[in-house]
Amino acid sequence: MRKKLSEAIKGFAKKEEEQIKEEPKVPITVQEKAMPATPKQEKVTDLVNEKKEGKKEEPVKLSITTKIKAVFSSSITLKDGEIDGFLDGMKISLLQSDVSYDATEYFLEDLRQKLQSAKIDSKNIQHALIDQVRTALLDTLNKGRPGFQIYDLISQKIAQGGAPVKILFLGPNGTGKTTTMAKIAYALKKKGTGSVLSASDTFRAAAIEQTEHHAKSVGVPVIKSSYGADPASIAFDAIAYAKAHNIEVVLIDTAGRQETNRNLITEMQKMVRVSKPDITLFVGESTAGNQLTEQIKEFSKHIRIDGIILTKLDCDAKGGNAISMAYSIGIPLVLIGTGEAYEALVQYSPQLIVDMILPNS
Ligand SMILES: Nc1nc2c(ncn2[C@@H]2O[C@H](COP(=O)(O)OP(=O)(O)OP(=O)(O)O)[C@@H](O)[C@H]2O)c(=O)[nH]1
Ligand SMILES: [Mg+2]
Repeated sequence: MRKKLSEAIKGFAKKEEEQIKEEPKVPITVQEKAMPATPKQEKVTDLVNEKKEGKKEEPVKLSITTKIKAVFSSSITLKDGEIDGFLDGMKISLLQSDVSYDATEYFLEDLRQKLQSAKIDSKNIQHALIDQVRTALLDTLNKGRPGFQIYDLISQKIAQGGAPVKILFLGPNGTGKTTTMAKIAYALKKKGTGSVLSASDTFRAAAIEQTEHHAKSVGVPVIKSSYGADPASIAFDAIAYAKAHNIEVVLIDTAGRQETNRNLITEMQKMVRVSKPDITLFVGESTAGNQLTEQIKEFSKHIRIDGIILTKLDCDAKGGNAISMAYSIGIPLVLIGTGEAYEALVQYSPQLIVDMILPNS
């Protein structure tokens, strides 16, 4: 997505700058904040290299009158036709990057209004456009449901006498539920908060060993039973264990399931009835593309979902799902998975997503 947006912005801006005035070009640089190096960033580097090698540029889109004005003035105002051309390019980039249609529409309208009133620095059109896109992107993300600070919420509940705080992880197969649960146990431990893992995925034989392995690595207890056992009763036992040992948090794993599998959804409803989770977290992988939005909507028809954890953003070359999640779902985005290591889980914020997507100006 970063690549597509960069292409849309640079294609529009770069040739104009070259024609208006010969000046050194500022390469797109990638801002590194909380995210580790990702394939996306490599692609942006490729993009910059491509430009250096003088490969194909997009056609000029500024009108001749705007170009002439730019020669004599330090700033220009884009005409409606020029803005339309720019927005058309952005729209294709966003939709191809898995940004949902409604989020795309909101963003483009917001950006249109900004561009109509913007004074664009004629010597640095590219950076001026990036600034406008950044603000519109932030506006779009801020328009969605605000995320919440999960660790603050857990602390609050504990302070209010709500221990053990029960957190249930659910979602489709292989999205990172078990790993994310272990990452949260790890983060809680670092904050001095105890947790116990409930190995309630009894559907897949290796899942119990996987959870045990994580429990051992992180250094937290695990409650388990045998393959095929009732997952709800394991959660029940884990809660009883936490109460008996004054452990503040119970992290309940579940087997991966598709939203279309009625039996497994009914089983999940039973787990919710028995364990009465304080927080239910949907774990979805960014790489799932557009179907992720549908999966969450379908799950949430049957089970209350309090927050979304978007995993594998480090593997997602498109990255637009974060915008779709934040804007379109109506459920707060809480955490972002950025790798396989226990530390690779970061708090969602609109600024984090913008920094991941857009180059520095
Ligand atoms: N790169 C990357 N890999 C991740 C991330 N989160 C999880 N994984 C990997 O994804 C794979 C599946 O993770 P699991 O935690 O087993 O997924 P699950 O949802 O529990 O899978 P099931 O229980 O089979 O439904 C593992 O190899 C994890 O290491 C992430 O944020 N980034
Ligand atoms: Mg699992």
